[in-house]
Amino acid sequence: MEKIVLTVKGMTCMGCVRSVKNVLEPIPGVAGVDITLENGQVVISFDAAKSNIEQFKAAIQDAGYEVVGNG
Ligand SMILES: [Cu+2]
Repeated sequence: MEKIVLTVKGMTCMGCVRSVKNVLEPIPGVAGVDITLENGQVVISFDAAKSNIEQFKAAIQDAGYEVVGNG
């Protein structure tokens, strides 16, 4: 299991947190999504054989938020 941290801009409330969670959780291989609203940190636990960071970024951007960093 891998873990990555993305910094996401544009989340302003728990509804946004839920939206981001909802687009990430169905991606194959994603085992857990942990989001901190205050600093925009999105921690994703996933199986690197099934999904990758590009998919996560695309899903977040499609949902209307901006990925400003990772690491
Ligand atoms: Cu919101």
